[in-house]
Amino acid sequence: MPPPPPAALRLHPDVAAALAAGRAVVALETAIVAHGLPRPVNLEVGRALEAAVRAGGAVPATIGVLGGRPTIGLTDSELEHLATAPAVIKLSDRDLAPAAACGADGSTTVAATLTLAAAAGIGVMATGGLGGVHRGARESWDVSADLLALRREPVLVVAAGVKSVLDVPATLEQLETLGVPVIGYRTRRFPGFLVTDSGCELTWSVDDADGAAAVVRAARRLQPAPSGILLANPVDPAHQLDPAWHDRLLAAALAEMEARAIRGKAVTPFLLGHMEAATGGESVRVNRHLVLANASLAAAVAAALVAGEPAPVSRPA
Ligand code: PSU
Ligand code: MN
Repeated sequence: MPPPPPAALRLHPDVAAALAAGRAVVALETAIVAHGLPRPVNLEVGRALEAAVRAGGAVPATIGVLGGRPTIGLTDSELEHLATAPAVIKLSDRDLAPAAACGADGSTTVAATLTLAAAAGIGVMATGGLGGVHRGARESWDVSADLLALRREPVLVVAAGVKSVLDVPATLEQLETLGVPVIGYRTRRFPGFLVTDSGCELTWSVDDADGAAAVVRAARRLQPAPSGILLANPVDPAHQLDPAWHDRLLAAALAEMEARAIRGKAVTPFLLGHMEAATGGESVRVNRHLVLANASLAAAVAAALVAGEPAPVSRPA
């Protein structure tokens, strides 16, 4: 029986029931909804992610902060609020305590979502592209807290690699330093987020959800407090952004960011927004496609994981 989640967390009754019964649950982040995608497609994607998780046989737990309370499993109106309200803050894990203290509304990045998912006892989450080491990090020191959170929290994250706006080889080096296993889904080429192939090689791959679940189980047996795992699921090549076009547009986006001195947590939303404008919305179509595929795969892994576990003894009412 897992320990009960901390009292500060608000769990949706469906999520609480699924966790207590040992059923499959997938955590979903909301920074992509509130700050990564344009309106109104952001809300549509937030809802479609939950539907994809359900279709895959798991219970979705979309995570966000409402009135300072970390909420594991938003209601539809709470999701709509985070997708449409003007004063929603992008919260990393370090922001959770100050946001709680002042009662703020916020979307959660992968780092914050991982922290809250793990506290609630959820072992699988999905996102689009993980954060990582930014280009120019040697000067800016801009390395996403997603990486440290993945080191710390025993959660498998399904992502289409790391965001292509990043320094991908440097991010892979950091994941190695941090001790985070990176597993390709049906590939030994690390995916490139909006493009299928980042050009980087991987050591490990799995062929199906059961293979991914086997890695999670092995990690739990090996270490008392295992790290997270990155399951890298490439975007279907038929749906990727043309790689040469992608690289040209990204160079322009990075130059514009430099010229406008964009820094800190504004960097990722700025670059994604720039790509959207420069591709006439094509990057959003690709992002939508890949994040939905990741939610489906996360559901399959969560289902495979519980299929191999004995049901927990239920708590007396
Ligand atoms: N994946 C997407 N779009 C996004 C993100 C992920 O397809 O907008 C978000 C995630 O919440 C991730 C965050 O944690 O971008 C990284 O932000 P930063 O680089 O500021 O850490
Ligand atoms: Mn950053």
